[in-house]
Amino acid sequence: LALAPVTGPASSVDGFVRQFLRNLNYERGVPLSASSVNDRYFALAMTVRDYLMARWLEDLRRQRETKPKGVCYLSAEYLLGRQLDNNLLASGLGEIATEAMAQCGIDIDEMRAQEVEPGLGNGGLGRLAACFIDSLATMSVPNVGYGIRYEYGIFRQTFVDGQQVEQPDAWLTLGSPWEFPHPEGARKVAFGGHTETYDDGGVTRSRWVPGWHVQAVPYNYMVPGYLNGRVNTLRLWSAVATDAFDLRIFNSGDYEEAVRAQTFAENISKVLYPEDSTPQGKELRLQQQYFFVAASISDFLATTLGDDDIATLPDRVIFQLNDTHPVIAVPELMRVLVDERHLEWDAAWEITKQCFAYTCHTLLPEALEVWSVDLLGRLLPRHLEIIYRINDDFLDEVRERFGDDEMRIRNMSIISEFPERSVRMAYLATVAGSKVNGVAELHSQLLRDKVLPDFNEFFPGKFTNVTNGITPRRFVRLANPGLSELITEAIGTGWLTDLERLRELESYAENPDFRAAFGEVKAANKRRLNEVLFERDGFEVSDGHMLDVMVKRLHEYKRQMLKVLHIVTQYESITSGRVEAADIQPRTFIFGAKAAPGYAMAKRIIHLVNAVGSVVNADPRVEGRLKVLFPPNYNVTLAERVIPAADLSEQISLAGKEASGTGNMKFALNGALTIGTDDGANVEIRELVGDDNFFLFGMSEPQVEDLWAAGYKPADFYQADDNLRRAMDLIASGAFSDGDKSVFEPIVSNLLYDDRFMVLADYSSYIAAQARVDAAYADTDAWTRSAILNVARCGFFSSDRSMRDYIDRIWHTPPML
Ligand code: 26Q
Repeated sequence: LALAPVTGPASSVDGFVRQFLRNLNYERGVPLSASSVNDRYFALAMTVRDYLMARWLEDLRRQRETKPKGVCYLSAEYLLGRQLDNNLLASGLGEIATEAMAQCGIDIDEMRAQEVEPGLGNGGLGRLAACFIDSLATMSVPNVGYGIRYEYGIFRQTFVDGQQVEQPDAWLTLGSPWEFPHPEGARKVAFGGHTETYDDGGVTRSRWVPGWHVQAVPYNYMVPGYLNGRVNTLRLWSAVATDAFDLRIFNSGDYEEAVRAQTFAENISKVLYPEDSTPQGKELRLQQQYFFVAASISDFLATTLGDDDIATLPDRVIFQLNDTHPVIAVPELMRVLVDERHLEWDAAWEITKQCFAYTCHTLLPEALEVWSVDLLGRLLPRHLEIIYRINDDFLDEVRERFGDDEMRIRNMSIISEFPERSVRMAYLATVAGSKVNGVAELHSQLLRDKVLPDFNEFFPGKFTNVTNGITPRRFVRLANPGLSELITEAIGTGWLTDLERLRELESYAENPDFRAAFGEVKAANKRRLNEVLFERDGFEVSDGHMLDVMVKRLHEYKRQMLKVLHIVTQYESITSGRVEAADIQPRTFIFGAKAAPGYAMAKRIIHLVNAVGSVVNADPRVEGRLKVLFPPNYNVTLAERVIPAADLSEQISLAGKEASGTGNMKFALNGALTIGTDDGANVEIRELVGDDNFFLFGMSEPQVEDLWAAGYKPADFYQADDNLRRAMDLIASGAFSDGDKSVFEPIVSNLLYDDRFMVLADYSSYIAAQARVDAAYADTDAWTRSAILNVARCGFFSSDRSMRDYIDRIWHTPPML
């Protein structure tokens, strides 16, 4: 077999230049002298691609040959971020490429800036998927990530008069050099129609007679491991009309109808749903879910299992369900096994159970996905039948174990009857999955005790925890080159793939020279951030400020409002003369947050943050002391600049609501101290870094429960705390809305009379913790020491460790040698 040599064509500067020019000329069809930035970006990306290609092909060949067990990660979202730097790093071509571009008289930074990040995810869950596939490639574990190639990713956020306006994210306008379309590998996906039984030589079988089809066209993306010569695949599906649609164009003569049908099919992968909680039960969303899952299973069976015995499927694959979004894969695999491969139901179920595992990412009841039986039956009639049968068999088992405990049966049924008959996807996943995991210790415990206690009792050993992690390649090495260099100088190389080795930094925390160097890196990162904030938003950032950062999706449970109340409290106390401006620690507050377009309260909170920012930033009485910046369109690219510059990381969700959080880990690993509640992975961060290096505040989860049980009256907290009352009153007075009291009234009354997420109850504790932050920051040396200890003690949060946990406890997929 004629494979390109493993070194590739580009592993010297000369070779790189030659290949780059060849790509520019022959792939882009332009000479260097007439090339656009986009041409050059493409040619550069293609040159990196070329280098990785031999490895990719080699990995695919070896996997075909040795047939190892692999992980199929099923996720509706992959929030990848920019690829160029990541792939340069993984291939070890960074220096060569920089030098080669310089030789061509090109500024490589200009090409970096040219890349539009693929924002094919909402937030934590999508970014987690991206970190996991990076780790699997780096650990040489065979993996295909399956998902959807949305034509429009998460919307681009702009502000008009301080209010969020959404713009479509047309990330493909200039094309993407990283994708490889494979129209010949398209899979046909069916929808609608009805089911029937038929006689198959004396056996009565069911089958699905679909009403319509679409084609799923795969686009492959390289997922290179870090400097290990491994390349895995991310395969994203794009919907196009089938030939059947096209035929109508010729046959029916109704051209307009045919075009409409085509558009209808292609709508399926058109746009990412921007909700990251309270799913709306929209038909198109279910179409998306089934579309990518059916294509992926069909693809795996055709390309990887091939002609091998279907009974060996569990030896070859584990399908990891990233939340409930892909759970329709369970009845789909059953349908394939029973209806198409003619396995007995019980045999099919035994295989299916071994092939799936399920990760839950939430605790909010409103975020648990359910699909109405009505809709499911219309779109996927055979799957509904199969779900009913799974449920019947399951409830029979429950009866066998617990007798006719109707209450229990109703609570455990996959089918819920109220408010309408619907399928609880989390229950289906739990019944089918070989394992169910939460994403942090606390979350997994609450999952067992509060969300699915009956299932935990029924399936002992099924529930487990895998605490989330982040890839240190992107979020330390690429995002924070200064810190990375400092670490390597201190403890040598190797830590990027063995992050626990950061422990060796602990002793350096006591070294004044190291502390000075660490402080200098932080200062340089702030300057780097200031550059981009100035360039993209025209912001001017003050020197010498503590950088206090809250970046994450806007949601009431995350409590951006608590942060706002802190800022307003500081502002009010200075402007009313009770506190000297000189007596507070100068701070710049940075927010980054997108609100789901239909989430009115979240959008109002964004408006308030901007409004407070405008007033505070324009008030000479707090000049040089308080500044509020809210750069629009927070995304992975901005995260990579903001996080390394931060001093203080805000992780202030109501205890018991944030499943894990992953931003919290990114900040700690970049030397920010956390002010946070006892929630999600904060708990584990605090345990590791120690109480002295973490600002804990607020109620614990059991205290939250108790306060609810006792009857929570937020207005009592308002009455009892002068600072809180003054801050709320200032907002209510119209001080941030040109005197118009109505603008933020809904926020104020919600806090006073509802306050589901107990902002007011935690306010005083938060303000007290912020006072401790101020005092601690004043001692620069002690602060830096704490920051270093945060870095040194958070190696646990590498997604490599998460992957090891999944492999050991859930997947049992050994690395390929
Ligand atoms: C579902 C159905 C219909 C429309 C949208 C959705 C949908 C989409 C995205 C529901 C939820 C999401 C995303 C959830 C998410 O990001 N959860 C976060 O997952 C992180 C990784 O585990 C955790 O760290 C966070 O705590 C959790 O909030």
